[in-house]
Amino acid sequence: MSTAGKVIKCKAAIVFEAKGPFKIVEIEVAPPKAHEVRIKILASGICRTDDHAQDGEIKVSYPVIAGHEAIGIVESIGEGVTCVKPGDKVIPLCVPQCGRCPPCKNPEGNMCEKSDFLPAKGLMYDGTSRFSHKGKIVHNFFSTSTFTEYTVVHEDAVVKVDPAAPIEKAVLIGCGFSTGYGAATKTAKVRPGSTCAVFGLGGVGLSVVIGCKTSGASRIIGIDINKAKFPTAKELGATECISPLDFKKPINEVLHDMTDGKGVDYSFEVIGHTDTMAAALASCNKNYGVSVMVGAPPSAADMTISPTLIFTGRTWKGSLFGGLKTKDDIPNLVLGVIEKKFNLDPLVTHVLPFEKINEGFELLHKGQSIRTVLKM
Ligand code: PAD
Ligand code: ZN
Ligand code: ZN
Repeated sequence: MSTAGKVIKCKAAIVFEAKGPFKIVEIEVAPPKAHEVRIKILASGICRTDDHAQDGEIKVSYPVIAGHEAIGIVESIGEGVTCVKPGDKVIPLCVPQCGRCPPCKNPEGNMCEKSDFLPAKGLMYDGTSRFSHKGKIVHNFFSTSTFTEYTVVHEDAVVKVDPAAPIEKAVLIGCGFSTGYGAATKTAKVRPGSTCAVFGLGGVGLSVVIGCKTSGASRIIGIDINKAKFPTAKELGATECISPLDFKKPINEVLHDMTDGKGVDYSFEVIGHTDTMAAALASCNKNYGVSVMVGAPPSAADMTISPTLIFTGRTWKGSLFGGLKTKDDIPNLVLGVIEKKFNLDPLVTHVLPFEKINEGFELLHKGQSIRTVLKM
C-alpha cells in the first residue's frame, strides 16, 4: 500500500539534549511539501561531525535527528519536484546545491546559501519541521537527518545516483570520502611529485590520503596519535606514518626535519583541534606551502597565529565538503566506486544494525573504527 501523502511512523535516533545519548524512538514523518522529497534511508555512516552535534561542539537545535552521510530510495515527492522520482536511489546532500546563489554559480564556490550550518537552524526552508515525537517538533541536521528510517529533504539537498551503487560503500560519498578526496584534489589541487602531510587518519583523513595518492603525490606522511590507524593509511597510499607522541619536538619541526628543512608542499588538518590546525599550517613550506583545514573547528574556538606564517607566502584554506559541488560531483564519485576506481573497503570497518547506533559511536570514541555504517 502506498505511503505517499500520508504521515509515516518509523524509528529514529533522537538526541534530546547536548551530550545526551542517541535514543531510538518512534517518530512521525510528515509527507513532503512542494519541492521536498521523502526518502527511505537504506544506510547511514557515522561521521565525527555527528559526534560534534551530539556533544554540543557544533551548535545545533535540540531535540535533533543527526546523521548526514547516507544513501536511500525516494519514497515520495512533493509538488513540483522534477530532479528525482519515487524509487530512485539517492544521496541526501548535507551541503545543498540550489544552482542559483553566488557560491553555486561561482566555479570555486560550494557553500550554497541554502546550507544550514554556522549556525544550524534545523528546519525546512518554510521554518517548520517534518519530524515530530509525541506531538513535539524534532529538528533536522545539516539539511539531511539520516539516523532515521525516513527523512524529508528539500529538492536542493538530494541527488540521484546510479542504481548499481553498492550501499555500504557508496554511503561514504555522502560525506567522508568526498570531503577528504575533494580536499586533496579540488581544494589543494595536489601536484604530482609533491609531499603531503595528513593530520588525523580517520575516515576523512584516510580519504585525503586516497586523494593525494590519486593526484600523484610522491610522499604522503600520515600523522595520528592512534597507531592502529597506520596499517590502513599505508594500504591506501601513505608512505610514512608518525605519532606526535613519539617526539619531544613539536610535530611541525619534525616534519621540517623529515623534508630537509623545506616543510611539506601540502598539509591537511583532519582532526578539528586548533593546536593541530596551527601545527599543520606551520608544517608546510613557508613560501609555497598550502595548508587545508578540513577538521570542523569547535563553534566556540578562537585561535591566534603569527602573521609571519602567512606573510612569507603560505596559503591557508578551509575546505567544506572537499570544495566539491554536491549535485554535480556526487554522481561521478559514485560511478568511481562502482567502477572500482576508488577502493573504499578499508574505510568501512564496521556494519551494524541501526539499533546499535550507540555502539557505533562507542567504537568511534575508542578509536576502534574508521567508518561504521548503520543499516536501517
Ligand atoms: P575521526 O574521529 O574518525 O578521525 C580523527 C582522527 O584524528 C583519529 O584517528 C584520531 O586518533 C586523530 N587524532 C585526534 N587527536 C589527534 C592529535 N592531537 N594529533 C594527531 N591525531 C589526532 O574523524 P573523521 O575522520 O570522521 O572527521 C575528522 C574531522 O573532519 C572532524 O573534525 C569532522 O567534524 C571533520 C569533517 N569535516 C567536514 C568538512 O566538510 N570540512 C566533513 C566531514 C567531517
Ligand atoms: Zn560528515
Ligand atoms: Zn546555492
